[in-house]
Amino acid sequence: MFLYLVVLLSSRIEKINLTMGTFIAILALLGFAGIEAVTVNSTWGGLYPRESSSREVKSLDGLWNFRLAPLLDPDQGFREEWYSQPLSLSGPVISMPVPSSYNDVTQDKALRDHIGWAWYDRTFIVPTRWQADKQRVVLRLGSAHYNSIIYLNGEFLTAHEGGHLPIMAEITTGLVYGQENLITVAINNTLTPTTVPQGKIVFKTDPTRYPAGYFVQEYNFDFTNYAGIHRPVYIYTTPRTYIDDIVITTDIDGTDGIISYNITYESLDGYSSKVKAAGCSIKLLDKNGAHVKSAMGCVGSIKVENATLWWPYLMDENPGYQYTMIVAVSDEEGNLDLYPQKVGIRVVGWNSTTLTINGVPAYLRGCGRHEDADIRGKGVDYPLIVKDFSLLKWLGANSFRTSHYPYAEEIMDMADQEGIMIVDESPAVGLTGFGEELMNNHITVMKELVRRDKNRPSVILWSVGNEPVSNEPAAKDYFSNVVNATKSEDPTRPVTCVLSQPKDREQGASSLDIILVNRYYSWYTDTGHLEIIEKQTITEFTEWHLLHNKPVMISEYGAGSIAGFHQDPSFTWTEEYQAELMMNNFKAFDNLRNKGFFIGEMIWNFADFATPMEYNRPGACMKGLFTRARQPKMAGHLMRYRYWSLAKEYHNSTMPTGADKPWLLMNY
Ligand code: BDP
Repeated sequence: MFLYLVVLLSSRIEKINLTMGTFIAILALLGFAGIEAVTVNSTWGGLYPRESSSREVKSLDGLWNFRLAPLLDPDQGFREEWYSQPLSLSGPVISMPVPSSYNDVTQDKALRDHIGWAWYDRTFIVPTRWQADKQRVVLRLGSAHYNSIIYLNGEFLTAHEGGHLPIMAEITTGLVYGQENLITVAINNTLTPTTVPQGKIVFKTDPTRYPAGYFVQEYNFDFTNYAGIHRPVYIYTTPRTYIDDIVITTDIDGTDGIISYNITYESLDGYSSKVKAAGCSIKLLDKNGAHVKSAMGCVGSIKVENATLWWPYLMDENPGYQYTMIVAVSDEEGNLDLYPQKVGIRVVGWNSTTLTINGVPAYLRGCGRHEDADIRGKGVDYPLIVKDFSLLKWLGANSFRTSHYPYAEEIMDMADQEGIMIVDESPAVGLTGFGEELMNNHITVMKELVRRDKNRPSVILWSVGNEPVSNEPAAKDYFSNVVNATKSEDPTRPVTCVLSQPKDREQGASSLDIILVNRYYSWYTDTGHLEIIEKQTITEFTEWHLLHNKPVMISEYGAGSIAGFHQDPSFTWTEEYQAELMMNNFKAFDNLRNKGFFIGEMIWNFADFATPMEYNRPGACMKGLFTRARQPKMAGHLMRYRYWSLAKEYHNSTMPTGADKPWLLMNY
């Protein structure tokens, strides 16, 4: 956090020729603002706020007050201590929905294109009975992009670096019970060479071409760097002695399932005798709430006879099956904390050619995606979540990659429940440089991601990043360290990184369990020459396997198409070209599938998504099977036929009416 400010300031120093004295004065000012005290907070357990008979959850979602810090005076809010009183007293505010990106909700271009700090606040009341009952109270934001500093009642509470992952702080003593409390959140979307993902602020210094102080944000990815409080904000209670974390792993023994668990608890009263004497118990319920088994102890395992396993969609008639484990911790004084933890019993296996789920080889049929929609940007939106899963199932897809950052827990819950397999990706997109500071930040992000998603049956593969510029020699040790750190957090799942460098120059691949590669034959290379796809794809993916002796998958391929653009013979940007490019890829994939090491195909992209203003894209990446409004293009119908045909071939699934009519393919 502090470093970010120094980076931004030091660039400005150079460019606008501040004296060193002024620089020191600014740093002193930041120190005065308490910013040097900010550290990354990553020590919380990974439990989502859920109600139980010992826990209450209160939502702080809704309309918050909002104002931007001026572009050329980004620290004004800290200098003037906007957090010390309601934001509306510091200047004009507007209403801002939470959760949502702030960029697209108004007509204001300055808001859409803002770089720097944005300020949110709201008030809330907590009941006095929480205090009378000696409850512990926690604040949790699902995510805010990118850097956040949070104040409660005018006091610094916590800070977090990185969007896409939760921010938590215990607020028991900072609250005023029964009266209004003020929460203020300052967020900054600036990306630097050591943030994950990276970016840089470029100052345009030619006074004949740019006004004084002019700067732009550059980054190495094509999606809009939406900012805001993107996910739900909750406060919740626990007893003073509380369940901090639950780690579940599962195994299969014949027809039985084995659930191993490790429950950790903490207490507001520290490590007192009362805590020492605390004990854990668990009760396992089936999907209908019927009791299956009980056990005592904080660490242990239970055997579930004739278990119903968690299976991916279309791999079984009953996909996404989850038990509920009611975890209980009670201390000597009888304070009882209960947490309902979902458990899917399944085992992920892998070797040099195959990925298995419950011992059965899995072929991934999926998409790369984005959290992206009009108006709300990357804000969690329940109608959109339901629509997207409905479309995935309509396609007959069984998986997606959370390209290019961890997705909302509300989305991940649906994946667990619907049996959609997830390649769970970190926000490390397009990395370059590979220095130690970047690596440490990257490892912190991987640890937070694993801590958040470790118990999810849908997560079958961790991806440490997308398309790093990993032909640099430093990438070898860098990726070995990041992958090893991820494996030491979770040895039960394979680890990958989505690659794009030429295979003979790629440095990161040797550390990975599974090789995922993005290739855009006949789009970014040999544009227009659809006939080369089959040969080039077969050759390259076979060579990746021969080089590394690992399973291989194509994680992106595709072409842009503007819905409603048609031409025959096909031409770039038409729906026909996109469909024909897919058909040629399918021929290659079918060949590769027969070779025994090719474990899946994911098209880029599920839906069109917003990009920054560019001359080569009309405001969006148009490679979607669906438009941004989630209506199918020709490619969507074609993919439906492909994925249902594969499901029929692998799992004897019955094709739904409509999916079985390949009328689109008549010309091919
Ligand atoms: C790939 C990136 C993806 C882009 C895609 C594209 O992984 O994020 O959207 O290219 O250019 O290289 O469409």
